[in-house]
Amino acid sequence: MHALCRAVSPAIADCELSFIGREPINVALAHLQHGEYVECLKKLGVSVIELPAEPGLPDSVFVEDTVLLFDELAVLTRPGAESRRAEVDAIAPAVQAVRTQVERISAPGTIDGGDVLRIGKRVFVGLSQRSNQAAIDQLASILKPFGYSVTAVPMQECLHLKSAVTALSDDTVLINPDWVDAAYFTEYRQIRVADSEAHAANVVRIGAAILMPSCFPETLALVQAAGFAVSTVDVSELQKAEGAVTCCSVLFIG
Ligand code: CIR
Repeated sequence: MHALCRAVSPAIADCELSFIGREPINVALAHLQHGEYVECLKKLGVSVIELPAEPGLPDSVFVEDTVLLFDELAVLTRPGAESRRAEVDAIAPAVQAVRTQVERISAPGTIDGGDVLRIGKRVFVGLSQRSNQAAIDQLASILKPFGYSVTAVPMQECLHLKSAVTALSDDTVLINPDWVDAAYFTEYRQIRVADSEAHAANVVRIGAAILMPSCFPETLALVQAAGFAVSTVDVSELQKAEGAVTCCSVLFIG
């Protein structure tokens, strides 16, 4: 397993925010926490391609939103936030180095990678403030020849689909049913986040291992009780930029 990651921008305090209020971000601590996140990926066996910080792109640490990496091809996104569109050109060379076929979502489509949840050959895409039906239609036709089925999923009250639901394995999801209709995921065993931990559904799956933020102890216990091996990392400063754990990497099979 490989990952693309990008160091925290010194301008992260100017990040986009949609569903949370602005709080001061300790940039030095954000760097440190991001470094620990990258170390954690490496300990779990991931070979990490570390891209340099982009001083002019405040949200560029959140690489997940800029590209969808499938085994067969890559799809560069067109982020919903105008301020984030230049991040796509910034990551394109690194993407072209790992995939020969690289497609791109075009206007009027907008889509953030945080809205795209792949489980096997199923691809769920959140109809969020960032991702629209035009992009979902483009993605569906790009992926059809490769046997993927794409499903648009309505959602509310959170930034991205993967704020509300992620996969723990090919047959189990971790979900906050207040933010997304659990009926879209009935083919999977569902573990619900703890009531007091609305933001806990965003976890990274690396093979059989799970990586989640350290600030959700009740949901951690639920996931462990379901038999998953979980590592945790403190990402408090990145959470102030409305990020979590999936957004700081693009994982792919080399
Ligand atoms: C944004 O609003 O776009 C960034 N401040 C946070 C993006 C987080 N991305 C993600 O969870 N995939």
